[in-house]
Amino acid sequence: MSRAFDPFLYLVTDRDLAGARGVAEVVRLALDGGVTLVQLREKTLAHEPFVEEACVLRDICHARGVPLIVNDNIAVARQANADGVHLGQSDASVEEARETLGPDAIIGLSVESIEQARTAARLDIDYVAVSPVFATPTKTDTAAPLGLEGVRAIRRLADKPLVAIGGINTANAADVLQAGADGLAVISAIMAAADPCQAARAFRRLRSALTDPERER
Ligand code: 3NM
Repeated sequence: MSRAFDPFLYLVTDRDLAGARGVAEVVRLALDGGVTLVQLREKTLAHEPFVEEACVLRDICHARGVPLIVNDNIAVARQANADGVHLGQSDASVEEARETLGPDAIIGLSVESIEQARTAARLDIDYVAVSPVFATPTKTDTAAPLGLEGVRAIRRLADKPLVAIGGINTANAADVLQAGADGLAVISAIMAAADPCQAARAFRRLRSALTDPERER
């Protein structure tokens, strides 16, 4: 059993969108706004700077009690003592990740179809990411969007926390949650925001409105 985590507002980093502010600063601001989980995603960084950045983010996240997950790279996750790894369908296997990172690690897997979701139900993972829910310009090599119908169908198959990714923003987030997602994984809605703290807060307000409608009146 891996450690407890809250998948509700899952920030995935993007160096380009962070721009001159830097990834660490945007993550810090987003955590102040209420992000509950962070994934460091680096597609071009060399190994050593990737580990260094993961260590910096780990400290920033842990200071606020939030776990840090590393995208795709088990060795970086292990060396940086991160809390887990997020795997895509063409990345390393779940078995290898579990073997390397141990029973407490948070391991997430993207599923791009109902069939993959069925297979994922039998794997030793901690959450499933529905990938992508909507079309997104942030990642160009995604599978066809699964839509809200896909979220509903995968919800019926999955006994694990379900995270939605791809084109999520505050305008569609309530629909995604009502379709059965436990968490919203976002890049541009927070990383590209002029005020990442306020952007995160806007998602948090949605959660309060859904779980406690009286409070938002
Ligand atoms: N993975 P935004 S979509 C990193 O479908 C990523 O697996 C996806 O960015 C997948 O929140 C995506 O800006 C990008 O749409 C999500």
